[in-house]
Amino acid sequence: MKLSWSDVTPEALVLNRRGLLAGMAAVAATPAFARGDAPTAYEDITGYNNYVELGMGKSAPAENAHRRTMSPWSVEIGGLVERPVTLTLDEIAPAAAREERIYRFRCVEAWSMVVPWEGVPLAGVLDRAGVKPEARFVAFETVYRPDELPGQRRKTLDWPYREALRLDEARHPLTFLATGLYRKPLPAQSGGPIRLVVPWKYGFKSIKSIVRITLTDRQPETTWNALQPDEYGFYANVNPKVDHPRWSQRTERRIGAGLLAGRDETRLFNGYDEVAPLYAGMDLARDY
Ligand SMILES: Nc1nc2c(c(=O)[nH]1)N[C@H]1C(S)=C(S)[C@@H](COP(=O)(O)O)O[C@H]1N2
Ligand SMILES: [Mo]
Repeated sequence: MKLSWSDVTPEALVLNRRGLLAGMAAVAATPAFARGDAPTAYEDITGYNNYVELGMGKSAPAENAHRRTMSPWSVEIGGLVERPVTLTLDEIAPAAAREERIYRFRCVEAWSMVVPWEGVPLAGVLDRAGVKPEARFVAFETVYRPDELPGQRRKTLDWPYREALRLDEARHPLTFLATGLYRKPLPAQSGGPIRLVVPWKYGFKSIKSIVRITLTDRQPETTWNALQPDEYGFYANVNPKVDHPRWSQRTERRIGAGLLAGRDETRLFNGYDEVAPLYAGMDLARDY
């Protein structure tokens, strides 16, 4: 039997849909980053998306994905750096440097997935430009192409979508630039060809389709935080004790787990406890 990553779903185990052997092999093969959870099916990861530029609703991004061109692609790194550079996708994540990271992913809307990303840690990419000592934050900007991205033709957000991290968060070994999914190039609706992945934060921090990275000395303005600061904090660390103003964050629904599956308990930092020292001395209820 040939085991592909798309066989590795909770259903494969529970419903024996694709064979118990596949399910057992998958659990045995699940690396530590996923903390024991089996990856969500490829079809669910690429069919249930949040990508406002490609439309509202979970299926619109996949339906509109064909509108996007992703090649050629480059990312400009500038601001407080020694050597401003523009890097192509291959320069950022050459095949030999790419790693697989199976991360849990938790959206602020209280659903979650487990995603086998492929890519490179962000820290090494920042080093290519040389971060100046006075830099304290890293700002990210997504592509602005209203001709390809129907959502950008309407003034629903202040386009392009922007996100940012504190420099120490950006440099944390878990912080990742993904260029692939299930060992295939990252699809358009998932933020291809290159996106950020910060597994201990709510999904909106993980900005898709990045074209610019800027080092700054002041906290940059970010899209959702500027729009609704009480709903979307700058830090946006996953925290079951800090509720969204309109719903609880204590539990989450695992996409693809089936109707009979119960909700899972949400964990502080999405279970990535090793990031706790980044927030030592901070009041996580205030700096949410
Ligand atoms: N450019 C851009 N990046 C984005 C978004 C978006 O709408 N546009 N949505 C965010 C939100 S709210 C989430 S939950 C994740 C969803 O990623 P996924 O669709 O790959 O699961 O992408 C984030 N990055
Ligand atoms: Mo989200």
